[in-house]
Amino acid sequence: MRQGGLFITVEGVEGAGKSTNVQVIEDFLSEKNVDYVLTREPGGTLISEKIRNLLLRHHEEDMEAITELLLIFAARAQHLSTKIRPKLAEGKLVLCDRFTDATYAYQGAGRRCDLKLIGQLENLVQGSLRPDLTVILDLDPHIGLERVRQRGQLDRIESQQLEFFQRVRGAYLDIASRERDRCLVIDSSQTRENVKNTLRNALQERMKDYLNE
Ligand code: Z5A
Repeated sequence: MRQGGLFITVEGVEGAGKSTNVQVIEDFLSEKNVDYVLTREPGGTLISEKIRNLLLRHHEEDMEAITELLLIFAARAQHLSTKIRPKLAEGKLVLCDRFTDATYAYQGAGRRCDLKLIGQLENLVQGSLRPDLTVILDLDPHIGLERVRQRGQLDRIESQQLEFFQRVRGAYLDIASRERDRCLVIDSSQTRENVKNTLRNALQERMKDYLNE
């Protein structure tokens, strides 16, 4: 097994194929004999999964945007200290399905929470920890929401209007254009097979040094 802490996150709008392509990344890492841990946000630990449930469930009372934001960072604080940091310290690769870029995209651009406040919470909860590599699955939300609707009932966040997801997509693309070294944007409107091949080739290129290849 290869060793060395590396933090990879996967992002995208609803229906962009995150679950599908997290599996593609796992297969790639397994083939390369990389020692990795898969986790997700919000969630990843017992307490953080309870917060996730609170966040995604429909309630009889509207949840304030600031409540949502603070719950997400509360879940993240728990996740970081009980799982992400210890696993990175053991030298493992941590593959996380969504992280703080989602907060900038959904709570910042989507819910219009103050970006400066998100930055302050990010520094408070994470210190200097940031992902080493972020895969952004990019898709027109029209197509994404159609894919998700075919899957069944929508949760509280999925039930937002189309413009909300357009702002979310825009925020992800802004982040990617500001942080080209960290972010890898994949066009998810392609067929599953083409997305898979594009992603695998890009990972091979980006992870060359880490894989020692
Ligand atoms: N959230 C937040 O607001 N703030 C934060 O800071 C964080 C999260 C961390 C839960 O996340 C929610 O939390 C999320 C944002 C919010 N919003 N909601 N709801 P999640 O990641 O657990 O939820 P998700 O976005 O619904 O995850 P998902 O199910 O993995 O996403 P997906 O992109 O829809 O993946 P999929 O299941 O692989 O694909 C969807 C469907 O499309 C499925 O039927 C596939 O077979 C199909 N598919 C996939 N690829 C293709 C291609 N290429 N062509 C055609 N069809 C395809």
